[in-house]
Amino acid sequence: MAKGTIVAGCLAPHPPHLVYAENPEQNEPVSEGGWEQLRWGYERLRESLKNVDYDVIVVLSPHWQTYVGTHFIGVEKCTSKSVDPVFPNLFRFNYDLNIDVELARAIHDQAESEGMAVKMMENPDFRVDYGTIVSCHMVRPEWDKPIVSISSNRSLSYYSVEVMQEMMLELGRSTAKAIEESGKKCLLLASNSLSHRHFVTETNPPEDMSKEHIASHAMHLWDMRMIEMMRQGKSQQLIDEMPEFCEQAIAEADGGALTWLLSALDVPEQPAILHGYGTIIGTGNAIMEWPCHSWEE
Ligand code: 2X7
Ligand code: FE2
Repeated sequence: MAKGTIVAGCLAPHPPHLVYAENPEQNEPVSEGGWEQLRWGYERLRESLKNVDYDVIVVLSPHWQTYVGTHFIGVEKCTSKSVDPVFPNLFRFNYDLNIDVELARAIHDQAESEGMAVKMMENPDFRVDYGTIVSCHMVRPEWDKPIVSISSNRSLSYYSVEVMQEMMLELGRSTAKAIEESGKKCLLLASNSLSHRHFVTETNPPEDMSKEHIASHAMHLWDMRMIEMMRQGKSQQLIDEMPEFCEQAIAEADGGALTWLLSALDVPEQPAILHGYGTIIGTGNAIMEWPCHSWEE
């Protein structure tokens, strides 16, 4: 069997506003658009992936929070309605998705053999979180690929950001090893915003773009710093600065997704492609791609 590969890794932010603004048939609320800079960024990412062959999407979302270990969805079919608890006015999404349980279990087993606390989530009534759904929908709205859904183990709550990052580095290595042994071609998604300071009131309508901007200049500077590091292939520096970024920019990378991704990609020195940047209720969001399929061996 040929070795499995990671065809590309993406930073794929998940504010529900993006799906709301797209008006797909699965989502109940109806919008007049909005957040086009980011939605055009996702369009460019989809175009870039158009001719890339892959079997499965592997996604880690900070909105599936688990406090004892990292969990993996272990049921093959998930069908229900996902409602954003903070924005039920924007996101009530009817989903029907397939899970690659075999690959999920392989990553679980590999992580376990490295000493991590892990669990297969086998409750058939489990509601998939909106972070997982929004990132997958924006990257692949056809929903024609199975996914592996990984939780965000909030070890930072018990320990510290540093411990959380160390664990995500191990989870990334375990993910890469399990993928290699699976023989599958995988697309990896880190589902998170960058700076995460947000406004506390909503405009009317929510898609009024005359009110949309970054929460503060300091948040802007942090976002630009992180994007530049990604564009310049400075993944190790980015990982080193992650605890400070998480603390100062209340960054959603605190959920570990970006560190997990960089680790699975073997801390790449190749530049990432920036497909788009924009703010959503004041938070900073970048759509980035590491096109590993085009890198020389
Ligand atoms: O989950 C989110 C987010 N990360 C950023 C902005 C707005 C809403 O939801
Ligand atoms: Fe979020």
